[in-house]
Amino acid sequence: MTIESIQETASVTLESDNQGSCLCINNKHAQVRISLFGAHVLSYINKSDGRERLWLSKEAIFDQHTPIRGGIPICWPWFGAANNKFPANSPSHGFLRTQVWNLNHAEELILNNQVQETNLVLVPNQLSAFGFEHKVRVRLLVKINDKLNLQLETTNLDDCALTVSQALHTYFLIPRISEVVIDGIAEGYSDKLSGQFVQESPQPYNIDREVDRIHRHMNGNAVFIRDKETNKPRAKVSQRGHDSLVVWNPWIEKTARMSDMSKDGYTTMLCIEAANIDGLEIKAKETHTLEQIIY
Ligand code: TA6
Repeated sequence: MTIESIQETASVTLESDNQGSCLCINNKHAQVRISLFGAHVLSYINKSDGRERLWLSKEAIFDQHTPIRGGIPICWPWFGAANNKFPANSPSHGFLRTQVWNLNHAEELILNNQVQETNLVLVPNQLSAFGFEHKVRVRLLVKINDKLNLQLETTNLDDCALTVSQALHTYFLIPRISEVVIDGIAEGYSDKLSGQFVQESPQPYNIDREVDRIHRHMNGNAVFIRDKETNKPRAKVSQRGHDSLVVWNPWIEKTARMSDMSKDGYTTMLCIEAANIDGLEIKAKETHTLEQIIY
């Protein structure tokens, strides 16, 4: 499918501005903006309450080279720093978030003259880089109805197994980091800051410092970011096909060192990432899907 042929899909338009070429989806339930650079979801407004679900840095860099700070970066075929199998200059979180993707397919479900659901398939241009050489197909399936459903699909076209680590690295927009708690993560975690394994998550799960935690979260239960005072959910997310949930906030000092975050940027964001951290093996000819649903 070419970009031009999205004319038949009333809920999808292509806009080009300082954020680059972006797909803008506007249907009965939502407004979503996806940069073709990185197939990077920049914005998700659920029309049930008109509230933006995603945080995007005011200092984000849109130079078609630098990873965009915020939204939903796609981390693949490794999470974090590449291991020593790959060259020293391999980019953090892999090489899919720093290339232009193509829109492969767009369709919508229409009922009573209203677009109830928009479905997109985006595909990367380059799947071999930095020594990662496998016959593989990757697709990002985006389903927009009363929820935003992302599925990162990896198909092993080879005759031997391959191993990847990956994440949908979602930045949630919150009113103030000191006013929220995470509800729904009880498992222990590997603390990337201390290198220690911590047996239990804090209850209540407040964020009052830099956190970079890998929770071995195997169930599909929804996770909420709730307002402390009212217990109202500011974000609800569920995942499937993951082996971990990553919770990250850079807090004061780390934020101050980041050129693409304002000094107070950490106060209104919290990452809850669906991830395969442990080296996901995908057998020959098999497909794995990492899914995250944002409500
Ligand atoms: O998901 C948490 C993390 O791995 C942190 O360690 C931090 O590096 C964050 O991702 C952001 O990484 P980036 O390469 O986008 O700056």
